[in-house]
Amino acid sequence: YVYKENKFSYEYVVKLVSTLQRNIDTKVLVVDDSIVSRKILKNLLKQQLFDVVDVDSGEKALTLLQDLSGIRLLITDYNMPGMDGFELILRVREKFSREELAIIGLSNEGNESLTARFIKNGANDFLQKPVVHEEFLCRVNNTLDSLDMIKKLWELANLDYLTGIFNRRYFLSKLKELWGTESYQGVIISVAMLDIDFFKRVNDTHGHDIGDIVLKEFAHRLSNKFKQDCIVARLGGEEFVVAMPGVECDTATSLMEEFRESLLTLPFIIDDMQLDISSSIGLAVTEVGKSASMIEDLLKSADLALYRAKSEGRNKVCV
Ligand code: GH3
Ligand code: MG
Ligand code: MG
Ligand code: MG
Repeated sequence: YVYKENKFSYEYVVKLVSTLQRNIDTKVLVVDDSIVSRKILKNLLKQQLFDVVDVDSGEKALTLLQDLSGIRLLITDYNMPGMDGFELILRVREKFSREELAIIGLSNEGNESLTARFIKNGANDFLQKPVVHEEFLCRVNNTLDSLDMIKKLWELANLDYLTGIFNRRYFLSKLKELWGTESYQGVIISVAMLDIDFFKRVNDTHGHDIGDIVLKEFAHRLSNKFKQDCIVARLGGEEFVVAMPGVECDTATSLMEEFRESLLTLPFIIDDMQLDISSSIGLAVTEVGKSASMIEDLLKSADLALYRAKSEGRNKVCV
């Protein structure tokens, strides 16, 4: 409609549609002791298609945030009986970072230092009441745009672009994190490296696009099989890795045997073609310890075991 009326550019309309689409899936919590204020804010947010919940106190907001996950934006008044908006954000920030839950503070006090105090203590933005409607909505959308951008950056840095599972960078940083965690010291950890057999043939015979579909399906199956504490990642090409903290060698071996078998018993069917896909798997086991060089040794051992699985005929698990 706005486009047809020739009031806005095509780009503006595209941006508007994507903002509204984002907003439909965005839960916003409004905290204000004034019923009038709550009503105004709620109506404004609903115009922008947000999914809005409101409460009249900081205490209720905290309970709601604990019970109702998925809230992405908290809009809070400053002056409220009981817990004020300032205390509320301090409490909220103990649990939620600026990147997972945005906060916008509101106050009708003509106190300029309040703005800085709010932002320094975890608010993403701050507005004076009564809010200018247009400005309020711009700031709400801007704040959420930043959150979206941070999420996108995080995904670009940590997820594999083709398969959507974790990438090498994430895998290594997660292992390092584990090595640095007190409660993991001495815990057994198994690491499996998987390499698809004769994958080049898949590309050569069926084309690169079909090869890509195989990689996606393989990644999907692997991350479905190894959930919970396991870290599943694509190291690159047709090479994958699974870290299994708390899993002993015997268990890891049989889990990997199961996975290897399942590739044969549940064949890959793409475009009505059945492709025979198998994988060679190398396993290494150690105990999480103090020295970071152990990570390198662990991965090297898994790689050597994989190499053995290849040279002993492929479609095999070696430890
Ligand atoms: P082996 O059993 O010894 O592992 O043989 P292989 O053919 O699987 O191994 P090789 O290392 O010779 O070939 C791996 C192939 O994977 C070569 C490369 O073109 C292909 N490849 C790497 N990344 C991608 C990708 O993202 N998509 C597709 N379709 N192919 C990829
Ligand atoms: Mg108030
Ligand atoms: Mg390879
Ligand atoms: Mg291969």
